[in-house]
Amino acid sequence: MPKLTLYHIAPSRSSIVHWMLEEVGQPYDIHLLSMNRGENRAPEYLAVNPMGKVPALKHGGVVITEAAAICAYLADEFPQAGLNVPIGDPRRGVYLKWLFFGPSCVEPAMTDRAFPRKEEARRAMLGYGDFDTVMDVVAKAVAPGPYLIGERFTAADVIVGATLRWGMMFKLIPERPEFTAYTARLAARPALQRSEAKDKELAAA
Ligand SMILES: N[C@@H](CCC(=O)N[C@@H](CS)C(=O)NCC(=O)O)C(=O)O
Repeated sequence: MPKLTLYHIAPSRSSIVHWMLEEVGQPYDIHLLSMNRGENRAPEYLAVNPMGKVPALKHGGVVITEAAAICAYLADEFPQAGLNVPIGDPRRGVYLKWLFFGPSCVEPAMTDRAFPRKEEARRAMLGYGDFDTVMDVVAKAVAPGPYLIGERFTAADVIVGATLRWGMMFKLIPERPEFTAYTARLAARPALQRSEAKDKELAAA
């Protein structure tokens, strides 16, 4: 099988893919980078991801960047892990919507709130509309549980769940009961626990 290598800074957005890799259950290597030493901006890494950002995943000769794209890729590449929703399944549309909603709506809504613009943007111009609507929509989606598409955990939960966990940790989003109940269910997953424990070791090394 082609080798899987995660380019990782522990902890960071590449921790999302670290969690996903633990869910997938295939062997992988970690290529650890240090942001403090500027290794993500060094020519060797810019040859992997010209954005100078983690995560990046190498799978054999293929390089994939962007956390949500990597999670979607892994879910499709290793369907035996049961983390994707295949073409033809009526739940696939909703699955894809949440995979994209994480990085295109939840994350920018959070970061724009943390770093407000000098001049307020028009709601219609912002892809996510406004912060409160994004939060209401996500809260309504995770409330019934246990997961975004119902009983089955998917790559979309890794993306949306990791973003909510990160947002609450940094106090960028309110600790709504729907969010805390959903992220508590995610925190009970052994794969997330393993990736977090490994990240702590890597950060301390
Ligand atoms: N859109 C990217 C964002 C990746 C990103 O911003 N990663 C941060 C770590 S949390 C990074 O590499 N920052 C280093 C830098 O920009 O110099 C994704 O979703 O994968």
